[in-house]
Amino acid sequence: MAIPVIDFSKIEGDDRAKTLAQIAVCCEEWGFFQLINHGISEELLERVKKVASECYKHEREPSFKNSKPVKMLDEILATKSDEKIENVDWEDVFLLSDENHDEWPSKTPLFKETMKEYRDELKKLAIKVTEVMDLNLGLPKGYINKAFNGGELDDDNNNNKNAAFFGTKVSHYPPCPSPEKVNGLRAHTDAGGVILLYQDDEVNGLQILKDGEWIDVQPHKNAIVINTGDQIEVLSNGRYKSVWHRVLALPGGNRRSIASFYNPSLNATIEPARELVVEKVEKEEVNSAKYPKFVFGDYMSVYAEQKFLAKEPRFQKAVKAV
Ligand SMILES: O=C(O)CCC(=O)C(=O)O
Ligand SMILES: [Fe+2]
Repeated sequence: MAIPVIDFSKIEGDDRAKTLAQIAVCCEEWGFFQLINHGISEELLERVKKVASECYKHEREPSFKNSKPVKMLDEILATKSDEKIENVDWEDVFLLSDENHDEWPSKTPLFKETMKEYRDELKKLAIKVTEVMDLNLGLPKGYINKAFNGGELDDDNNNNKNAAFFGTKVSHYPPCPSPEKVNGLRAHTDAGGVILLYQDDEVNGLQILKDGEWIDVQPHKNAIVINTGDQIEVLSNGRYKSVWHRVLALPGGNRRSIASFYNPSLNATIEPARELVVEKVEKEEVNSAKYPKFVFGDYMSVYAEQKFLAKEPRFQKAVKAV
């Protein structure tokens, strides 16, 4: 079984209806799909690969060698314990956002410039993808965007103190001498909105849980993997469920993965879209919401503690007593 691959250029033109329908199936049945011909040039993607790998080599690898997972694995191997490490991941990771621009890696030539250009392009793609979801869910165009921006449409000049958050997580999963003893990244669903992943085109490792089985997200050159997080599950009232995924530690290859997430503002209130839950039955309003209303920042506080646990209890826990 392979993750569906969608030609996103077909979203305009004669094949529009068919492409929209394919994406609807991906969102409802898979929670993960790959976009090709998404408008991000191969030339830019090649530059992103190059600066990310160079950055790992020069600015990250030396400290990974002294990191917690490496030390823990060494200890387990030294004591010949048959334990598996369950509280850390075999991953080197850092986050890029507009807010932490001054902390971005600065020693790798062209890293900052390239990643800024990439993030600008990817944010546009994220918004296009949410608009496709609006349409497929029968919501007004811009609905998700507006919800993520605390009820205001993104004006792109950062005047909105409730502006949606766009973050980029740059990860490497270095070769692991004992992959059966540690996870690359433990199984979880993503907390936020829409995730756009540029994964390694050679080293696999990412798997999703589909119908009770772990299946590989097959590397596909120049594709951007899209998945939906917990907030899209809530807004869609459970039609687009966030899907469990994990990364395996592997003995060979250094997996590069660049995951960007388009998330609500921490101040945004998230709830099932009214259009999807309120029905008039004999002049009475019937509300079939399956999720509560909460502030995304409160959800993130719960998620920080419970990322690797069952997702369902998180929604109710995020509801703050007022
Ligand atoms: O690195 C990957 O391939 C997936 C990363 C991921 O699932 C995450 O950062 O939430
Ligand atoms: Fe994830």
